[in-house]
Amino acid sequence: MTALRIVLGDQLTRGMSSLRDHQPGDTVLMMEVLEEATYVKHHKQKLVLIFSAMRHFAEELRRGGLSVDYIHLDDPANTGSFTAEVRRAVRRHRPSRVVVTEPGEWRVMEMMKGWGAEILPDDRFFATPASFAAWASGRRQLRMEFFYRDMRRLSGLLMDGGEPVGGQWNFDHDNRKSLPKDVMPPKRQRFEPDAITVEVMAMVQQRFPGHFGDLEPFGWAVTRADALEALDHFIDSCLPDFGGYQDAMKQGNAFLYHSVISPYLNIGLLGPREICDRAQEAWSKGHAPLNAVEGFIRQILGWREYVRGLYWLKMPDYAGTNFLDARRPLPSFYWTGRTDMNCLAQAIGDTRAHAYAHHIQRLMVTGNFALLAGLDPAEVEQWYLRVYADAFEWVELPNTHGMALFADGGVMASKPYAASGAYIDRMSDYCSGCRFRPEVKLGPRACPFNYLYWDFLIRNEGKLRANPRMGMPYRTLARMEPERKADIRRHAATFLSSL
Ligand code: FAD
Ligand code: DLZ
Ligand code: SF4
Repeated sequence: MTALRIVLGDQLTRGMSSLRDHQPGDTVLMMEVLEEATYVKHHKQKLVLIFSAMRHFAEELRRGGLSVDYIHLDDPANTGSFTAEVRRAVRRHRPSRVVVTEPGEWRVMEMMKGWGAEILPDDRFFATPASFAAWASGRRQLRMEFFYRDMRRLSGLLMDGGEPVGGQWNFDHDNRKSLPKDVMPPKRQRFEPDAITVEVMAMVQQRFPGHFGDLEPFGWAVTRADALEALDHFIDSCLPDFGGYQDAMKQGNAFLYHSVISPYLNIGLLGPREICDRAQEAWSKGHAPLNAVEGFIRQILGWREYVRGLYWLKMPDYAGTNFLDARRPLPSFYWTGRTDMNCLAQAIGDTRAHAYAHHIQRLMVTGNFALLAGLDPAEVEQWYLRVYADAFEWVELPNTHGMALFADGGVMASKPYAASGAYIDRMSDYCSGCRFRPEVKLGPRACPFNYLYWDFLIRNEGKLRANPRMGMPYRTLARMEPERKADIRRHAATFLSSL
């Protein structure tokens, strides 16, 4: 009985279910395929990260004595698709069984069903799709906060018996500070490309020159050892201030106090439990305060698990909903970054340079604009899937479709995350470098977020006014003079038609 054990590019963990009962004589199959590199035109750094991490992982398996059949992208016999490569490998190896771990994306799951393989669960998460479905069953609303509390109880993280440590589940009210001018976040650790990465970079430059984003400088970790070093750096130098400055934005500093580990988690170089344990330990040793550690653990134990559960619960129909009937095409500045709106130019510039932007840039700058301007959800989702090193549909889609765009009509978020220029001004230093003014509501110097915000509320009144969490803005709107409303609508129409 020999097995062919398939490992995909986001399954780079020695403890993967597909590798767990490996026997001598088994073969591990890893495939670089054109279809995966181009189903969306990923950022160049994401391609390098995945191909280089795959090659390093294959080396690690070989050093551990496993036999790896590794198909390079440039192999002349490479057919370019998972399904055809699995068929070719079965002809080569004649295994008695084919074993694979379930994929992160619906699209790949549909393909995988045709591989004649035993599909094992991906148990790198705290929750399973089935346990999430059981939690969701019979609930009218699927609020992350209640799921998170159950996950705290189940995992025992930050618990004191049956109660949350510190007497509260959530310390977010301490976590909304902007960054004072004299506070300098730590410099980010980079990992110099080794020979394998340099070779992959040349291949990506040659094969995918039209893909979005700067290829250099490339500083991502591509091995577990380096990803662990990045985690150490975060825990030692950034975690204590993570909470306070979690929502802050600063021109020229994409990373602030964020962990910048999402790509490592999503491709398997790090696991969620070890990360949460390290954060909890930092709190118990007095190195980091509870508001920071709770806020950080909530992102991984709460949000990350919740979006995965939601994705598998709601797909494939989820992606097709468009509650606000948003139809406007994605403006070209999402690719070029060329816009007079400095916040957008900065968030898109960071994205192009690093294949990274932090959560508030994604949600409250590029996401907020897409929501207010009524951009087509499918086009916006394609953009998020293409431009970030951590983007895989299971995590990208609920965040974009549900959280940022409210395209699911409130399955994920209890209200749209819509904000005017005042929010961006409060949380960033972007407005001081902008030709628009956040305090000006109408006229040529007005921040477009201001009139777009009210235009959004007016446009969607029929769908949103009954939402109890939208009561305040709709009461303000009801008090607004008709002429002012008409002015807002005119400004918005002129602006939107110029996109
Ligand atoms: P930190 O701020 O340091 O947070 C720690 C970790 O928590 C992250 O590494 C991540 O694993 C997890 N996390 C935090 N927020 C979320 C969240 N909302 N959902 C899931 N996990 C979370 N994250 C992705 O991993 N891939 C995506 O494709 C992706 N697309 C997004 C699209 C939009 C529109 C929005 C609003 C958010 C998206 N996120 C996505 C979530 C979040 O923005 C990123 O996980 C985070 O910015 C990654 O940076 P970090 O590692 O420095 O995170
Ligand atoms: C994202 C990606 C890319 C760009 N290339 C490959 C590849 O060539 N081979 C591979 O095994 N995986 C790749 N991946 C990751 C897959 O797309 C990923 O497994 C799916 O998104 C399912 O989660
Ligand atoms: Fe963005 Fe408006 Fe501030 Fe300009 S003024 S940076 S457009 S929020």
